[in-house]
Amino acid sequence: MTTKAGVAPDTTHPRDGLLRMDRMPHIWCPTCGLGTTVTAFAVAIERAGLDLDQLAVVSGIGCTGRVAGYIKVDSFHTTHGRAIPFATGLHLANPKLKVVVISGDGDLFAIGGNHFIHAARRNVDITIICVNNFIYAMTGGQVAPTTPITAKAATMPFGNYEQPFNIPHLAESCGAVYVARWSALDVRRLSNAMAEAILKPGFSVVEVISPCSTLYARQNRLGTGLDLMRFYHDHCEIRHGADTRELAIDYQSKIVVGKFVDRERPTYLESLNAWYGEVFGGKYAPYEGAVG
Ligand SMILES: Cc1ncc(C[n+]2csc(CCOP(=O)(O)OP(=O)(O)O)c2C)c(N)n1
Ligand code: SF4
Repeated sequence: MTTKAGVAPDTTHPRDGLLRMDRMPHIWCPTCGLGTTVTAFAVAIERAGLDLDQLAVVSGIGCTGRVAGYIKVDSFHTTHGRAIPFATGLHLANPKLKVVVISGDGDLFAIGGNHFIHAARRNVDITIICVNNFIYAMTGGQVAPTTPITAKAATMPFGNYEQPFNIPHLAESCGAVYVARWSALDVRRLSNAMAEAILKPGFSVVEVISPCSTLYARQNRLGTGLDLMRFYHDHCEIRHGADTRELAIDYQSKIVVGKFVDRERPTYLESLNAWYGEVFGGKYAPYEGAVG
């Protein structure tokens, strides 16, 4: 195709280099927050100045789980709930890799919840980006461990009565060294947080409040994807350093966002090397990875 002036239009996008364009169009619904989350992540990779050969992305299963398939770095679509142990293995085999898990709230906090708490406890040097759409989207909108009380889900047609997780508080209390939450609309702050989290040594967590414009919105009669985005725009309140105990999300009310935790703790490998260095003295060669 050429323009009137006889010049072929430039159909490339500045982020094409980071996406597997051969897989487009993607499967996500229009106005789903996953699109902006992926854009924010692509910007974060650039902002963090990462060498793409030194970055790996791991996802579990679900709509969010598809992210790994669209990012043009070494990426892995793992079984449901197993993104964190897979990422931990990658990191331990090659600690020079920056390993980022991008997965859904159901994947990370329901079936994968046990892996989350132990990786945080050990301060494994990986980054978790949790796309929280308050629901199991890919399988039809069932209740998730993050569904706000009273919100409807396919398996909670009269409203949810189970106490949801407060993700930042769970992350902090289990040992995460960096914890932030932003909405998928706040792409600039979200990108900055992702870049900061990736560069932070230790277990870092970024929660992305992201509209499921199809199932969650429809079941709860919240309007279109655009209406959901307007809601997040109007109801997110930035409070850096907020006490994570106060960050529970109630149905259709204010959502506190910001950077809540940024602290220092020895990482898993630092603890391992320090301990065996003490036990075995000069006979111990610090572990630096099994592969180059
Ligand atoms: C072992 C196992 N159990 C259940 C499923 C079915 N399953 C696929 S995706 C999913 C939930 C995904 O929810 P979430 O992680 O919140 O992702 P979303 O689709 O909302 O982005 C479930 C239960 C599965 N694939 N494997
Ligand atoms: S079902 Fe929901 S989470 Fe999945 S792609 Fe559509 S809007 Fe996004």
